[in-house]
Amino acid sequence: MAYSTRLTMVALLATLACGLTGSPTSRGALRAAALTLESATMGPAGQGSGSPLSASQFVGWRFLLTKRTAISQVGGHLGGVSGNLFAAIVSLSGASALPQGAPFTDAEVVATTVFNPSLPTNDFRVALPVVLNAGAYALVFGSGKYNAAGAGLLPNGQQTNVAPTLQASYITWRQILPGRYQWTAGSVNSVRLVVVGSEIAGAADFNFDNQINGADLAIWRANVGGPATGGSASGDADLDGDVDGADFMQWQRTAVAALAPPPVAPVPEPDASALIVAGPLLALRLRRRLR
Ligand SMILES: [Ca+2]
Ligand SMILES: [Ca+2]
Repeated sequence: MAYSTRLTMVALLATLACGLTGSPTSRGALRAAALTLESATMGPAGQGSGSPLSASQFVGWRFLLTKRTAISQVGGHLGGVSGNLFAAIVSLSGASALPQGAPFTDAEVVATTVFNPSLPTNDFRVALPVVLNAGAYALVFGSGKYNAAGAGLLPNGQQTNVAPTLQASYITWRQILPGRYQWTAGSVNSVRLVVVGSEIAGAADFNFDNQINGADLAIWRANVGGPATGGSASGDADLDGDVDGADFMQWQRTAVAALAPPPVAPVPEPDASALIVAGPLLALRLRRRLR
């Protein structure tokens, strides 16, 4: 291997080692991109009226994720009337699409939880950990499913929609004729639903810190050969239920890409006459450095 090539390799390996251990000086050491999406501003707590939530009316809000995101919590301005409610995140086929089911198909429900809403109404959060790819989703609150049997309400007094939310962004599952339920858009407005999470650097960001580095590789190593019981958090980059070489390859591709130097302006090619003059000088310097 030529001396200059060896130098380049040593420099590259040093850069990789630095980046893969998550050194604060490495290019990969970005802070996790925290993300809070909210449909509307928070009005006064303790409101007594709003859109009802029950087994006969679910209220949802459609939101877009532009990057793969680890959701940690959902919530909003909500109050209890009796018992508990469910929160569900539903995958949609597009930003203006409605859930396909009546009310949901199993395939489109990506996460659910049941919680006891605050009383009186207040801004609350409940844990709902799930990793979502970029795309369109709805956060839906309701009852009568997922073992939730209570009732509640979503106030909208003195609240304004937060862009890009419009009235059409809200959806409801409700009775439109006796015994007939369907999804409609835009029948409620200015209710506050919140999604909290952090954007992920890529499929191989197994600890969701928005970096792909040695910490993620350690997670893959600890779980390789086994089932991916924790999904992405187990090192399953391609989400096929196992932790194997394909997941490592995804880590490797993105880790190395994250460490690639930024593009530099092209250096003009020296003309042939300059090379003829410079050639012997360069050869002399290289011989001296190799001694
Ligand atoms: Ca990571
Ligand atoms: Ca896998």
